Amino acid sequence: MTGRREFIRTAGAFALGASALPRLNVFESLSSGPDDRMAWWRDARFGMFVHWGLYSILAGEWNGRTDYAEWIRNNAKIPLGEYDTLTARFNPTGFDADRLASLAAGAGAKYLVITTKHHDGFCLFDTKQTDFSAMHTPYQRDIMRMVADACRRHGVKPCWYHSIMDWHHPDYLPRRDWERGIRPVNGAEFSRYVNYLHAEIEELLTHYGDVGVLWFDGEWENTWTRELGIALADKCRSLAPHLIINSRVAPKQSSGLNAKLAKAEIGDFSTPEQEIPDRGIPGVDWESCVTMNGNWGYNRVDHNFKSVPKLVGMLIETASKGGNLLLNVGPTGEGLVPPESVDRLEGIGRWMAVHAEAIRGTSASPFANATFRATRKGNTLYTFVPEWPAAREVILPGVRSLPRRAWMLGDSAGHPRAVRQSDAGVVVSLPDAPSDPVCPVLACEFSAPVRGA
Ligand code: JFZ
Repeated sequence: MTGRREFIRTAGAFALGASALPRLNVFESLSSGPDDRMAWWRDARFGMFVHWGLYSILAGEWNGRTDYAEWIRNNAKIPLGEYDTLTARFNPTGFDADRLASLAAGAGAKYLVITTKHHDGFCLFDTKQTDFSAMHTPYQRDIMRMVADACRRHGVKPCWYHSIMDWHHPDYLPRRDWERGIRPVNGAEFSRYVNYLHAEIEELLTHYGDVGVLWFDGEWENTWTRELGIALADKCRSLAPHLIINSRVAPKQSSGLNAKLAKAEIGDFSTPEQEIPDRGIPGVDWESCVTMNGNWGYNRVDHNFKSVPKLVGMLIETASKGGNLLLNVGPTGEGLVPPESVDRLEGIGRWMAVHAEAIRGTSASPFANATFRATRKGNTLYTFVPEWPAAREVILPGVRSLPRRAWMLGDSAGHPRAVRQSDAGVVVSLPDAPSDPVCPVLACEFSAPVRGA
């Protein structure tokens, strides 16, 4: 008897249609309503992160040590005045915003989050709030203007990273432990810094057209309270009602990726760093940000780049768990994207050119314990097969109804794959050779929407 009851009994199976079924899906990812301002972001699943600033000139090196990056001012204990002299060397004539935006678009990223100001306080945009900006360097250009316009030319949503922590502004407190002696706090007023921060955010949200995401960071110091985070988020939402704000606008409610607490966060999505949560974060929007090598900012000697299959695997893993991936590049002091990063973006782009439908607009895998990663969209289930099975078949565990059609993405002839029912589930035969050198994808179209069971 292959009736529904039979079907329900087979724990872990995924269901077709009928809303009566309880939604037990472990990887539950949120679906978007039409006017849902999160819709484009959820649909995108993949963005590019860009860490670029004065620190890129130093390329990770100071006093013979070469393992620094965007934290070099603090970690190398560079006095403020000495670090500020870097402004005279900031002239990235090699910077090509269209190149950056086209690399993102070519890789299949639909949004780009770039540092408008990192912890060192240097602003890459034309701000009236300080002279510590790109406008007061030999470069004298508004990088946010260039990036915003280029992104739009390439169908990529421009988004701003902005650090709450600021090692340059005289009113930002606390001082770095090591600089207390040399940089007194006398007269510093944190509330004045908060006004400065709000003024810059107003510039960033009103001078560059529609901005997709405000990606805050540096929210963990004791001067930045939940109340200040709420006020900043309210300011942003009043200026840009459709804006998406990350959870780092306010101090974390707790450590660890606990969904319940994640729901209590002020922002719209959680931001696991350099990790992909084991079971995603059910019921919460989340985005894992990862480096391509070992650093966010440019480091001349760090060639420890992840491979294209590894990076494609991370994109598949985040999507199959119902989250987004934000993949970083760290341009050089001249504004060039390192060749290793270009190679990997182009490699990911070659895979996405064939397989993007299995990532964009998808929801999390309906399988609790499958040996493979999967995503679903409407009536279609996408199964990722990075290791080509000797048996030349995939078993969809616990599935009790045969797909109407099964094929390998990219198989232009669209040869239908043979399917049959077994006790273990639906068995789909695979071609002798993998359909893709990085990760073949099997698509199975059923007669009704694929939902978690
Ligand atoms: C922060 C920054 O300090 C770093 O420079 C980079 O911009 C990164 C994307 O974000 O680094 C963090 C922030 C939070 C955690 C770890 C590193 N955290 O919560 O574990």
